[in-house]
Amino acid sequence: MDLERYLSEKSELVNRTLERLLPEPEGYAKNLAGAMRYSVFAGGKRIRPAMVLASTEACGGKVEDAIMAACAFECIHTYSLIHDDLPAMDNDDIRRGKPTCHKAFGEAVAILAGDALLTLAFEAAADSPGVKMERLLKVVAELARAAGYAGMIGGQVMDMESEGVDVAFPVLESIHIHKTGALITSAVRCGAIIAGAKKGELEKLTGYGEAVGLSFQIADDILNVEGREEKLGKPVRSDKRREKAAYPALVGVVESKRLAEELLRKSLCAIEGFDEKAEPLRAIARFIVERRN
Ligand code: GRG
Repeated sequence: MDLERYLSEKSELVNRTLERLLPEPEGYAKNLAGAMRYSVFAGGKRIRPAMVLASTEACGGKVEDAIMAACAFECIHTYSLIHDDLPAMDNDDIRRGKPTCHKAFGEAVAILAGDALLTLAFEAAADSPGVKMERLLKVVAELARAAGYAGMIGGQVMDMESEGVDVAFPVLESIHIHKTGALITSAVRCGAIIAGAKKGELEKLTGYGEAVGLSFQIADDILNVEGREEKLGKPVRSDKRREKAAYPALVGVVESKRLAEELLRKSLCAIEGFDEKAEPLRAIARFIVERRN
C-alpha cells in the first residue's frame, strides 16, 4: 500500500478539522489562541491521529466517526510537546523546526496554551455525532488515563527522575511504555472502540499498540543519536547531554535497532488475523521503525 499517500490524505483531513476546532486568534484571549495554533500547525507527522483512523478502518468503522477523537490525540500530543520544551523541563528552543512555543509567546502563555489544548481534546473527543454514547464515554476515559498519571505524565516524571542516574533495563522500558507508548496504544484502542470492535479484536489491537508505542520511542532514541536536526526539527544528541535514560546509551545502537525490529514483528503478529483493512496499521508499524524524522 502507498503509506505516504495514506498519511498525507489523513493529515489533510486532520488539519482541516483542527482548523475548525481551534479558536481563532481574535478578540478574547487572542494571544492564547495564536499560541495554540502556532504549535499545532508548526508541523508534525500526525501519526497518532492517523493511528486512530487506521484502527477504526481496520475494525470496519468510518473515518468521519473517529475524526474528532483523532484530533483530540493531536491536541494532547502537541500540549505534551509544548510543556516538554519548557525551561522547567527540557528547556528546548526548537520544535517542529520552529522556535518552541515559550520562545515565541513567553513561558506563561505556553503553559496555558498546553493546558487549553489538553482540555480542548476532551471537548473534541466528546463531540462525535453519530457515535454511540457509551463508546464516547469509553474513549474519553481511555484518553484521560493514557494522558495522565497512569500514562504519559507518570512516564514523564519517571523520565525526569532518571536523568543522570544509571537505570536498569526494565525501568527504561517502563519509562518509554508510559511516556510515549500509552498515548499511542490508546490511539489504536480508541479508533477500535469507536468502530465497536469486539473484545478479541480490541485485545489484539492493544498488543499491536503496545509494541508500536514502545518501538516509536526506541526509534526516537536512535534518531536522537543518528538523526539530523534539519530533518527532525528538534535538537539531536540531547539525550546524551542531559544524561537521559535512552536505549542507545543503555544497550547500544545496534541492539536498540534489533529490539525495534523485534517489536515490529510482535506488532504485525498481534494483528495477523485482521484482513486487508488493517494494511495501513501494518504499514504504519513499519514506518515507525524505519523513519528518518
Ligand atoms: C504537564 C508540565 C507538564 C509536562 C508534561 C507529558 C509531557 C510533559 C511530556 C510528554 C513526553 C514526551 C514529549 C514524550 C516524547 C514523545 C515523542 C517521541 C514525541 C515526538 O513525537 P513525534 O515524532 O512528533 O510524533 P511530531 O512533531 O511529528 O508530531
